[in-house]
Amino acid sequence: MPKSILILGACGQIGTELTYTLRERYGNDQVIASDIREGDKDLMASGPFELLDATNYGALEDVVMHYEIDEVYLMAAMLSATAEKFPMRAWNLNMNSLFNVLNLAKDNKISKIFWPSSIAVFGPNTPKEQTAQNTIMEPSTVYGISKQTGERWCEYYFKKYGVDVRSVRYPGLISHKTLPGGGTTDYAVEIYHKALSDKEYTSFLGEDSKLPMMFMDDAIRATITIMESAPEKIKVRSSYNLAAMSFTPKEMAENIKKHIPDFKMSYAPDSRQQIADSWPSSIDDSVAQKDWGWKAEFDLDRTTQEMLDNLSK
Ligand code: AKB
Repeated sequence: MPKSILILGACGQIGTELTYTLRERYGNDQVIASDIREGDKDLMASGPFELLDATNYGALEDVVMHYEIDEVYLMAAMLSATAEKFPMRAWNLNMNSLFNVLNLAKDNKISKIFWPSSIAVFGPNTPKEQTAQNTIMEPSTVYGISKQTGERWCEYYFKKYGVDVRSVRYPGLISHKTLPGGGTTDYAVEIYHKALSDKEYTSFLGEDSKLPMMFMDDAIRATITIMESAPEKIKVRSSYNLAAMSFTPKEMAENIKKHIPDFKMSYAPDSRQQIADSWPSSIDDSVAQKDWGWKAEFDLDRTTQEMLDNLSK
């Protein structure tokens, strides 16, 4: 029997590309896309789609039983900047959706979970450069606190109940199919749209704000690789550091200027600057490399080329 996969938050930035990639890999009907609201029409038409609130255990269980789901990818979450505006809503969404899938696995209704963590688990007291897998973690944002707590619960459910949950700490993700929403790293996507439409962009982070970033193809490959790895290779059951590149808004603008020489960048840091200042500048992902063979393929040059090519189509 081919396995059935459920994606929660399938219409979001990661969920959209993950749905397309998993459908290519396992067949359209084996991958059930779901979200609390409708999204891209092509995505919804490419296979089964369910309107589903991941915090509603009963509704989630019904979908899991109906489609005989084996694996759940929980991509529904409120990101860092929005979570600062709605702390309790963020906490409820980010934690209750996780407990729902962990409990489904504990009760043997699903067999494997992917749950994304983030570089937001680190905080102002964490060493900034080449941040290690295990280091000081004192997040100062609601989103970061929810991700750090989620990591502890994932590890607990693995150790206590044998739940097969796998996770990576995503850096900022750069993609051209779906816009991100409510994150601190969103500037790194908006900049390409504005460079093409207006030849100028005002960054909401200061020019020297260096953050870890990744092109979406790498993020999707990491996600599927960790899920398809033999269980004994997954030695970290909280979440793995993941890295590809690190750059500042100024370096990004210079990179875009190689393709659009009259592109102009200005800076007007807002409340997101404080969040960015609390996060690492670069990440050491050697543990993921060693355990399950992770290696990023896209640097900033290649990312810029892909983004400008695809957005100009
Ligand atoms: C955000 O900016 O909130 C996210 C993240 C780094 O987890 N992109």
